[in-house]
Amino acid sequence: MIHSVSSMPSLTAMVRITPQTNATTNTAAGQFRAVRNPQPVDGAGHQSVLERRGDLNGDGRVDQVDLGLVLASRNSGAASDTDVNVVLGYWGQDVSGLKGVPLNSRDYGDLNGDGIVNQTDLGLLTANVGSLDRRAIAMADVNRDGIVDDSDAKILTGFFGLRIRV
Ligand SMILES: [Ca+2]
Ligand SMILES: [Ca+2]
Repeated sequence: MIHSVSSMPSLTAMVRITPQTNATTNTAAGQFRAVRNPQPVDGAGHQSVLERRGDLNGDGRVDQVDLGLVLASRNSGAASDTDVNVVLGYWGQDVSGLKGVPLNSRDYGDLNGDGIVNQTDLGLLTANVGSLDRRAIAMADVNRDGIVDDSDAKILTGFFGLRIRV
């Protein structure tokens, strides 16, 4: 499953480090939740964009439809840049195999497992971009597509500065 970076939409301007905030909001439809204060499951059964691995319409693939949904929610203030980054981070992937796979802190970009997404994790990621070493990939492949690239960096930077509890 090779992920082609060139297939990524040119939305790099939207990818930026998001400061920590505890704000969580629901979409108008209540279908998914902005994840700035990561909580894998909430009592109302809402699923976060990360839980869905960016597949917001549930068809198993992360594509233009999902991007349209997250951008619409972002425009209404219900989704965040982080959510957009998650969709872009899984862009083009078949994520059907990840359905039901529990999140761990690495899914947020916490590569060293210390519970915080920060410069240390970003350093580990950038040091392993394009690596063919299986251990390096297992450690730095945030979106689990088998390659360490800017898709992983988008997710990590989306959660940059956050303390992760899963
Ligand atoms: Ca960390
Ligand atoms: Ca990856």
